Amino acid sequence: MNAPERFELQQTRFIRAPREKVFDAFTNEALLRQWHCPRGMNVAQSRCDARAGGQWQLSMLARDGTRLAVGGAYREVKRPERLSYTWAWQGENSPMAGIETLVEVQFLARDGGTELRLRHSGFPAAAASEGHAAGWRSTLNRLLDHVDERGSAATLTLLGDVRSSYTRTARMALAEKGLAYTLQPCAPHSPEILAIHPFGRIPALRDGETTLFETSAIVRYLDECFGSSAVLLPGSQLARAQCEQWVSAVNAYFYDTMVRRYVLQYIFPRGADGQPDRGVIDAALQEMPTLLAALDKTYGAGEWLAGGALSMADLFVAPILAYVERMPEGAALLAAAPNVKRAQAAVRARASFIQTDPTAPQPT
Ligand SMILES: N[C@@H](CCC(=O)N[C@@H](CS)C(=O)NCC(=O)O)C(=O)O
Repeated sequence: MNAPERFELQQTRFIRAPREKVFDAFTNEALLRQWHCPRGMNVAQSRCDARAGGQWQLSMLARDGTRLAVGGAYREVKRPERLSYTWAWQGENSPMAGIETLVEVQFLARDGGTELRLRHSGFPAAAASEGHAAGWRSTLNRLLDHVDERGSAATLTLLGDVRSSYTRTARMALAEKGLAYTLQPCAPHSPEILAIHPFGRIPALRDGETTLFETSAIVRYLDECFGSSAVLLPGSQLARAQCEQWVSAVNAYFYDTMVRRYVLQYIFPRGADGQPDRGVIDAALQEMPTLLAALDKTYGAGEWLAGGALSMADLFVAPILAYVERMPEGAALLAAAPNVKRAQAAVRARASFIQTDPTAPQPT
């Protein structure tokens, strides 16, 4: 009789940190608690006795309160070169309960850091190994956040152009969350963008091997997967829906009228003799008061669009209005919407807005 087929996954990461530091992150209880779960979860408990035959155990806590427990025994502990340990999910509700798999990690000294090679084998089905591969991709991103000298900038890269309003929205979200990241200057439709974004728009996000396009998806990911005191999606269901409503309105109405058919007409004139196309601008200007009136009504006496605090919705609106106000008719348009003007003053006072000013010197 043939032995049942087994599946495995392999992942390799370069980490700017010495081997000892990376190795210890796998075998020290307190360090394990900082990173050993996918983004968006927390390690609630960790226990490890890192010597051959010693036991280890982790309990991971998801945002919805679900707890996942996993553990096993060390087979080989050779600091700082090699580590292997068995891995089994616990709890009868786990589809992998009772199935023992094997994790083998090699820590190779490389110029400027460590090459980590991870092999996780013994899965009974391809779907199980694919699911664990996704989990490891995210978990290893967290490892890098903690041990790589670049912090989260080792995995998080925002691709875009600082002059783009959507890129600024994503950068403001990163700043609000206090996340270190790498900014990769990219034009729309460049090969780097098209490798992530099927329609070539900016920005796009890379988190290790994970990629995302569409600004609202990027901001949601940053908000939900990275703990921080800043929260960009409101807590109540209604406020979250209202936040979504404004993000959707920006994508469907505001960007087209205010940026594409107004601001960009001035910045990149395409009319006769290289002048701005007056017809396009005037048509956009006619639509602007309706858009601003809708915002003005929602702000009322407050400063934020949803949930009584800064949210993703404000991050979508602010970069666009900042451009509008700098155009010839902009100041008058904003003056006619006093609640919008007051609310914009509040968002413009924030460090996330100031640091992402496209005319300010940019990080290299
Ligand atoms: N819905 C997209 C829109 C992104 C977008 O339109 N970005 C502009 C720059 S601000 C762009 O890439 N324009 C190039 C084009 O339209 O081809 C998002 O939310 O990310």
